[in-house]
Amino acid sequence: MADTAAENLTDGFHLIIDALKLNDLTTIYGVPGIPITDFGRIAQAEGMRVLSFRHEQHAGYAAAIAGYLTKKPGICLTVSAPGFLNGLTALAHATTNCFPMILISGSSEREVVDLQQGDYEEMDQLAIAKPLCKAAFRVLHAQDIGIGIARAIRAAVSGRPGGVYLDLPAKLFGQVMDADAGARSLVKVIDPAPRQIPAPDSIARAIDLLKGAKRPLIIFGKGAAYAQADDDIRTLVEKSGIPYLPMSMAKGLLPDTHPQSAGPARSLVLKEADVVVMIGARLNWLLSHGKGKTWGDKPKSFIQIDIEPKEMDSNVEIAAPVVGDIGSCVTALLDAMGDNWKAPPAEWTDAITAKVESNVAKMAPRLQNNNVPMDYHGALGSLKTIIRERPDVILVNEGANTLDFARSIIDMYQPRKRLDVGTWGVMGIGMGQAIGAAVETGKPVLAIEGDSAFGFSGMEIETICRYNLPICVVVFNNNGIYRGTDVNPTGGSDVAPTVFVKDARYDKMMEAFGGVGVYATSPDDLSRAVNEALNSGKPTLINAVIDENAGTESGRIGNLNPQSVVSKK
Ligand code: ADP
Ligand code: TPW
Ligand code: MG
Repeated sequence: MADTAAENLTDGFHLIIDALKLNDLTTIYGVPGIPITDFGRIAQAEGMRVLSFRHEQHAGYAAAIAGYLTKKPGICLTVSAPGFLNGLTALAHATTNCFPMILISGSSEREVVDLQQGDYEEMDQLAIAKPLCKAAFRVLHAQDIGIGIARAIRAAVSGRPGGVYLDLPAKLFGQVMDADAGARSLVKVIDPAPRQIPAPDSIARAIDLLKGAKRPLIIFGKGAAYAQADDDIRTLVEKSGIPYLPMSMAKGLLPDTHPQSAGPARSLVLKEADVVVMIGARLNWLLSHGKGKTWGDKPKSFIQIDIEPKEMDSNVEIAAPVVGDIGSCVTALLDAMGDNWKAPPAEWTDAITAKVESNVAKMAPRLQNNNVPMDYHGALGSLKTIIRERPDVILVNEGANTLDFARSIIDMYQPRKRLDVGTWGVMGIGMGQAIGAAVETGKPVLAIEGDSAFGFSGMEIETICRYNLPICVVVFNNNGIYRGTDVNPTGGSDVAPTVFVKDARYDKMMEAFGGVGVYATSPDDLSRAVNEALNSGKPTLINAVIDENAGTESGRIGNLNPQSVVSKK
């Protein structure tokens, strides 16, 4: 009798799992503990992929990048208060970068939390999450789980994607209900990110502006890569003949070696362009807010394609706002261009080509150097060749000099292959992103990491080894942040704040978990080791010894540092 009764019942644990699976969400990134340990176990038993991390922030970064790569919300699962807060950084990062993600955290009893009576890991998580994400929901009753998860999915992926917080109090998991009624309460979200067709007059306005342009430019951001409208975007570029500039994570949307790529002529095109078409990129700090010296101190006419209407005029006037999803907007532009579109004046495109060629030629010999210890150019020159030969490898990249040099030196050839620090320039995304990318795509991952950047998530190499993921981590070891050469001006025994232990052996950390560790001092060593790692698919960490003098303060953005007028000893 008892068995029959159990067969007709379901509970919170199973309803959450069934609701996620019904919506094709089958991977969970998280850290176990009260009250979600059994949830993880049951989810695994029910066929979900449940990946345990060593810290929730990295599980969260994995979920965030899973969202970016798949257009489905990545799921991160944490315990209450401290676990939730660790995951929250990643949720805020997902929201800032417009990646769909759902942070699901267990929470303690409402009655106790609301009276602030000091429950185990007590915190009013919903209130704290709210300002840091797109939407936040709490489910109190088992019969509302289906709706709660449906709302979370829709909020994450519709319109401008972002992070969603879902609060699940401990009591919910054990709540029991009739199995049939439970099954009926689940919701399969229909068309979670509906197309948003741009208004025809907004397209006409954009086309008019573009027709009058003498020096047009297209800028792609990671929103364009996220949209997965790759073929139409390529057609737009080639049919229009307009040069384009990819933002960091949009590199590879079209190959960086495409004849219309203005990447190596960035300064020239930003200064000189008259009409600029922004596609899934914001005019934030990464583009000097659309004004000032970077833009030649000249006003530009902007056409901006974005799904978020509020993005228009955020920094400068947008002459032709086009609000809609990128796929629909690009198709509408293509239709409106007709068959007799005139390419931009050759004077403009020839000047860009000449600049690109001369900058590429200037850089080439520096990338060939085989110096020991390595400088950034020598080391990255060898990695550039590897990505050219293996364009389907996913590149993860963080650091300061390690980030800026790798971005400009390594050409990308396929969409969504370059994953990096994003809108915040956050350190610590490395191992989480590498794991998320490897799990979601099954492709090999090459993570190029500053030694400081790597340290933020370094313990996750155990996770990489545990799941035997095809990830090759290269630590650019210059003994510190920006450089390893700073000294304590007082002569005291503490080293300078930017300096680490000299000649640390990060490769031995990887060996401790059964992975392959390599100590590389020359570009040839490095190249050999990376190729071996990518061929074998074995978790590998290469400690690449970089000249500690080679870097500059804050890489390319040293100008953002405030300066003391009182003293610089
Ligand atoms: P980047 O840092 O590469 O310049 P941003 O993150 O600043 O890119 O900008 C991405 C933009 O793309 C955001 O404004 C976001 O609203 C927009 N976006 C994301 N997905 C879509 C989509 N499917 N259609 C239209 N716009 C989108
Ligand atoms: C979460 C500030 C920006 S870059 C960086 C830090 C600490 C490390 C640079 O050193 P690294 O690279 O990685 O060794 P390299 O090649 O120049 O030596 N905390 C967070 N995010 C940021 N951005 C910082 C601190 C920072
Ligand atoms: Mg460093």
